[in-house]
Amino acid sequence: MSQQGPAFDVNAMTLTRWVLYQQRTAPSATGDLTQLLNSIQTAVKAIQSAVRKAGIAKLHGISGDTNVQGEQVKKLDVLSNDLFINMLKSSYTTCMLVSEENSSVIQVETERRGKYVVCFDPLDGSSNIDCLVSVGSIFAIYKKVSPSEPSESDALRPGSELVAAGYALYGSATMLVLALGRGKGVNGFMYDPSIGEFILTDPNMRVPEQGKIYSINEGYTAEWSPKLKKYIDDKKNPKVGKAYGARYVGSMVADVHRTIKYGGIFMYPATTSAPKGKLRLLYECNPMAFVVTEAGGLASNGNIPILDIQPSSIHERAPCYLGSKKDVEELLTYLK
Ligand code: P6P
Repeated sequence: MSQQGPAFDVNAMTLTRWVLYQQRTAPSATGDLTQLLNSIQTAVKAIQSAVRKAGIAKLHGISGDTNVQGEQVKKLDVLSNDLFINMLKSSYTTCMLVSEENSSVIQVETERRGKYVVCFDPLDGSSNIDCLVSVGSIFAIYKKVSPSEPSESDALRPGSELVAAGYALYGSATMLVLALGRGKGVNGFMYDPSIGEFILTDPNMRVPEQGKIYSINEGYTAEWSPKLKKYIDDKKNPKVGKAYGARYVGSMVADVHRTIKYGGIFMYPATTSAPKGKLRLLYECNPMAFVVTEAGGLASNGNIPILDIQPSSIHERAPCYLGSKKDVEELLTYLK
């Protein structure tokens, strides 16, 4: 019998088809969000291509600039930021953008304006690029509600007001994970380079109710609160049951995706040198909290749900504890 390869799926559920189906079955949908998500899809496809040939295309290394965070900006960061901005603006569905790479908001010119505000980190984990560790893109989508000209206030809203959020993980494969609204669940789409499409491979993703992994940078142990130290110690030396395993990539998208798939808890805490932690609320904590919450997990800043935080500036940071419901609830009993 001849060796047959996997059958070609002539009816594959691509991301494009899936988003269109969601639009056609949503009573008030106009198609703008479909257009917006397709522009993000295009940016992600181009970024994944650049990330995977960065070494050959000499895209590694420092571009010589530094971003608003004072971090040296690598060429792939610049390219990824330009791709997100250009694809979003040319989708005619956005009126204002907030990027990790830009110190102030990015206004969309009047003739290309639409009703959405998008906050994004075009290439998160960029310090891992040159050593080929997974990196990602993160995005959060608000519908503008104020009647006035677009301004920062249109982005300074709690994550609970997001209409959609998601991330792309450039790992051993490229995956785009999307939460398309409160109560609408989370779906994962794997990139198939042979046809250049994202395919629905992980429908209705759910965070396990409890895990066996804790994820935190233990290099900062000396800067943790005593309550957090006690929690981590108890995970390592439990009075009953087995110790938790430790996993930490140092790329938020990779650490959060693993936490959604396997369960457990990811933490970037407040420390003595960074009282509000390191992760940025608008384009790291909020979108990840939205996805994790929609997948049945929890996300807290240690006091309140991340999605309830009222932002006061576009690059503000927040402590971030997210993952399995029971693990986050247990941590919060230590922190209170
Ligand atoms: P640290 C990457 O630079 C990043 O913003 C997140 O992706 C990641 O979770 C965090 O910083 C890692 O920070 O201090 O542990 O190296």
